[in-house]
Amino acid sequence: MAQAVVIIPSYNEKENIEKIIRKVFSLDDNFHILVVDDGSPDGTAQIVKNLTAEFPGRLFLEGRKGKLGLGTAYIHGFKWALGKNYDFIFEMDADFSHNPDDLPRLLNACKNGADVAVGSRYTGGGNVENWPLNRKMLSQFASLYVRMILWMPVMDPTAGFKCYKKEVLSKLNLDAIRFIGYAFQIEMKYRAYRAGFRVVEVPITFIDRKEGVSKMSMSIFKEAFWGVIRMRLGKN
Ligand SMILES: Nc1nc2c(ncn2[C@@H]2O[C@H](COP(=O)(O)OP(=O)(O)O)[C@@H](O)[C@H]2O)c(=O)[nH]1
Ligand SMILES: [Mg+2]
Repeated sequence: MAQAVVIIPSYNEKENIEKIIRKVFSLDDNFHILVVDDGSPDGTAQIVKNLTAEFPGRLFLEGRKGKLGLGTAYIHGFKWALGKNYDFIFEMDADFSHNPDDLPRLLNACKNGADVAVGSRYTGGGNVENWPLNRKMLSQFASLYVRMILWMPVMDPTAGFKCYKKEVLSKLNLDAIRFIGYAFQIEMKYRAYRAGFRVVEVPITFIDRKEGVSKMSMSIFKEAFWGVIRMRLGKN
């Protein structure tokens, strides 16, 4: 039977991590979860460790020393998931900005022709709720900027809620991916698209986190701004 794993990167998510794990396991589909935690000072990893006894064979934790960036957390998780031969591999945030109820819709899109299914805020039917105006404008600007430079037919190139068929991740050279923030999200879609894979957008509603603190920073924004130009020039 095809098996799916949801990779959740976490840094200081003690308010969210148990709730999001229980929410995913409450779904009908038999999703597994891998949490990649970067030594969160708030004890997120210990919460996950305590839960693994309750969900044997379904909940896994990979701990890393120090905050190394969302992108490298996913690369670590992808390699782990490919090593265990999962058929469908998801990216999902820990803070409920991505609604776990949308996981089956992304899975279905991958079972019906998509190689990469993207939970999209900016395709028809997509939406963003409760985000401050500056974040909304920054994100819309980023999407337009990326489309103008990369000519990639994806309305939400910085989206971080996705399902990959394992064939995509095993084909891409994961060791060549350097970016850690939004640029990582753009680069993964761009490399999949350039490799001829079908990247399909599925409308979702993204809701600003209610608990914990965002790790978004100006350096992440700058990395993406210049990173896109490097991608265009094939220098990344
Ligand atoms: N392992 C790991 N996870 C991270 C890191 N930075 C952010 N995350 C996680 O990535 C997800 C998205 O981060 P978030 O701060 O919500 O970004 P925002 O939604 O753009 O404000 C959350 O689950 C974070 O805990 C990191 O350096 N390492
Ligand atoms: Mg968030």
